Amino acid sequence: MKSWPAPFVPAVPGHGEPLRLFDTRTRSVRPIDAGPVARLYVCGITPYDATHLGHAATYVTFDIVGRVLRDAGHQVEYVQNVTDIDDPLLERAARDSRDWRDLATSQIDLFRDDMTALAVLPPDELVGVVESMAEITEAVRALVEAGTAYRLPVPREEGAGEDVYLDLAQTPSFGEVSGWSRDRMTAVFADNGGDPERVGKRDPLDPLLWRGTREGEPSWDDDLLGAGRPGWHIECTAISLHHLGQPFDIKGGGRDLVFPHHEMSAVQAAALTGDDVFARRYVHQAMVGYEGEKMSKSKGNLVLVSRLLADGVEPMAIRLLLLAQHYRQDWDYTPDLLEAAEARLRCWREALSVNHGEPAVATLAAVRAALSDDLDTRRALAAVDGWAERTLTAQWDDASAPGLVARMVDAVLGVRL
Ligand code: 5CA
Ligand code: ZN
Repeated sequence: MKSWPAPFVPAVPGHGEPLRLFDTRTRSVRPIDAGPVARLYVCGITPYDATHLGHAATYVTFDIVGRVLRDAGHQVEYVQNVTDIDDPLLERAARDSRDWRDLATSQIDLFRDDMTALAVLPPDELVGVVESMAEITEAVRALVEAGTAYRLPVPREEGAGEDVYLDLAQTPSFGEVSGWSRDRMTAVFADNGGDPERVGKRDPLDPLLWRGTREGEPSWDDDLLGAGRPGWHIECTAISLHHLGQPFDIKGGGRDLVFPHHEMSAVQAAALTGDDVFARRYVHQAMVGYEGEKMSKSKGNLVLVSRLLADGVEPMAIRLLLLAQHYRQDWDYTPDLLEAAEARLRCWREALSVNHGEPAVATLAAVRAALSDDLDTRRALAAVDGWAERTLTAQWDDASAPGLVARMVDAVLGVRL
């Protein structure tokens, strides 16, 4: 489907350093070590409600990943999915008496507007599940034919077809992405889209690959599988394999996706390809909360990007608000944090309006060093703060410094001043 317009990325002299990021699978900071083309897959939205600050944090984090990789000399091939058919979308559409397709389309449009306002670099391919049905059914069929998936009749009162599950007992790499114990997996599975209670499953954790059609639910026909719709995790497996191939460099998303979503996506890919390395690195954005709880569409404790924009908050202040937090540390939104970001934006602008500034080469190097070091955006912002403060409090004679800082801040932090 259509992505959103790409912001212009100014050129900056020299190159950034090779990127290192915390990899969830190995639980350590690792070099990304991509080839000339770095391949990135980030789990996209389920379009049943508008973009909140948690989503924005995730997409701004991977936007910075893309900018730093480019600055270090890579080309970036970036794929993001859109879960435009799944239970939460159907439930919300039913609750609001709306057609699920209209709901999805309207929320995807809003998401594009929010991403554009925040100057987030668009994925090269934004891929919906509905438009990927052929790739997804092909993957499920291959698993059935290989005997790594099994079918269960849909309970008679719900429908007449069959559900399809992956047989985890045949996927020895299960558990390697999250590193979680079985108890910990069991504790969250049901709350994260899983159905451990489904009668007849070989293992309560076996992920649903294909949901046989139910009364009143949309479905797609398939000769082998029968009418139905995809389970959640197989969409990201099939879309990544089709658009990027395996292994790709970075699989990203919020930390709420570590288990089951990224674990299951990876074991399904291993079952399909016979190769355990799905993504070389798994990178996760910590959870953004509000009023003491994870911000989530299902709880409704949302601070929407579109609401802040409608209230007159500048998009670049929202970006600075997000960049002032480390991507690996949970944080709660408070209005004070937004005020601090607005003050920083004013200070940077004031410093850039001075005709002569402190020579900026060292600041550029400090920003690059901070970002390549596990995306230390706080340290990067502090380096720019230091330059702005010194520029505003002393006499300097470097006429090119403000321009260089403006281009650097735009190129690697995505902040337009
Ligand atoms: N469509 C699936 C992924 S395939 C999904 O999780 N959609 S979502 O709309 O619920 O979330 C979109 C992205 O935002 C995901 O990467 C998710 O991990 C991330 N996310 C959701 N809530 C938060 C939060 N409170 N803080 C940080 N990131 C979040
Ligand atoms: Zn996903």
